[in-house]
Amino acid sequence: MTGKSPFEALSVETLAGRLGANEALCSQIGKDTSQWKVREVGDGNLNLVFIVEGAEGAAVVKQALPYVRLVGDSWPLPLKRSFFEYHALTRQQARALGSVPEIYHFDEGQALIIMEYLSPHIILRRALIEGRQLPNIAKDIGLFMARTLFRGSDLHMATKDRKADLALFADNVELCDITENLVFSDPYFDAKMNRHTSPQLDGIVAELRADRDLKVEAQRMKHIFAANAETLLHGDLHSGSIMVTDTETRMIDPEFAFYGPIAFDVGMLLANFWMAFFSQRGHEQGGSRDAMRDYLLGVTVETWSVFRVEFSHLWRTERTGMLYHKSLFEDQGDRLGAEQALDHMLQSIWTDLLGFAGVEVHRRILGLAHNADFETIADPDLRARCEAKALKFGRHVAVNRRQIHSIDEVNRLAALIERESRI
Ligand code: SR1
Ligand code: MG
Repeated sequence: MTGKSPFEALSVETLAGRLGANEALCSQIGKDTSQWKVREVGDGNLNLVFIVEGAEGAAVVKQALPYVRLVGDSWPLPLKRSFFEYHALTRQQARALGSVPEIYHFDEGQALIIMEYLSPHIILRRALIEGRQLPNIAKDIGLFMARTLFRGSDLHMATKDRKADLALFADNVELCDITENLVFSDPYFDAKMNRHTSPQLDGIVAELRADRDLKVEAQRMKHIFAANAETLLHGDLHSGSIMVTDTETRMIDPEFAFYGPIAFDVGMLLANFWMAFFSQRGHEQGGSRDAMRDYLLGVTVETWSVFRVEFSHLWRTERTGMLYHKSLFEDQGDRLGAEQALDHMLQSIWTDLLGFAGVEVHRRILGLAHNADFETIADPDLRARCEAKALKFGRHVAVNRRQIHSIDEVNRLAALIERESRI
């Protein structure tokens, strides 16, 4: 199969025939296709994902479809998202070595990426639902975010290179459009594909849609998302885009990559830890999840701390771009000026990440794309109670983000909402 053939979706039956001559794949797994075992394991919303095992190893073949898999061909989606994913992965690998799967091959015409099979890794969201406490995720993800977000910005890159990248990723229009609608607008009106746990949440949903302060803040966050082309984002950094073992963490699936605000990736990620926190009550059949709840709040604290420390370190050692140039500060002996500017930047990331976190929580409960943390709670009354707490939390952090000064304050609020609404 070459990049010149017309696009054709792979299947379990056709994969070996079509990729049997692919040198990159054969060198990883062996070229005797009669030994290949192919499984389709994609459980995301958009793409096909195959695990291919051969006599000498295994690899993942990920292929975009020309439509949204979750919805079907009534929602077309361009194949070029695979191009953006490939280019984002290569940049993330260069900026945060070892944080993403190794890429073996990219075929733009077939919208497919052949990459490292991560094993025995599992999706972080699944681990958190199972109640597993992973010791390294805060450190690994905090470092990944600080390194990719700092090094993809005008704080570090030559401005010519950054502008070329900005232009390249600006074409990821349709994926940005998904986020712009699904995250920032749909939860706050009766959008066609919305769904929520009904009738239990009907009253809360009506209240949120009538909540003027919340809607204004959500639109403010949408404005920042669309207008602040600060750095190359992962663009969809939730716990379903991270694979883990007890000792290793890898970020996957950056097909939503584009130039946006630093705070977006950080806010979306932390929101997923807070949702995991509020969903724990629904997974207590095997015993209390008190320790897991403490663990999750601890992870938010450590992630934010690691991010800040690493971002500050890079600010002091790799600030080679055109912003806050050293000639204005350190070169004049004004180290404190550079520190003041750093404080301002971290403060603004903090305030904005709370806004992004709040809307991310809302859209996962009220919009089209729900998450398994809540969806796997079978009892709808119990699920609704967990979701209602998360919605309340999301509203508070989004609307009051300028008055919240520390992650401990946010976590005290989360713990209070969790306790107060205990049923
Ligand atoms: C139609 S796509 C829905 C969601 O799935 C992806 O993982 C993104 O989070 C997107 O918002
Ligand atoms: Mg994804």
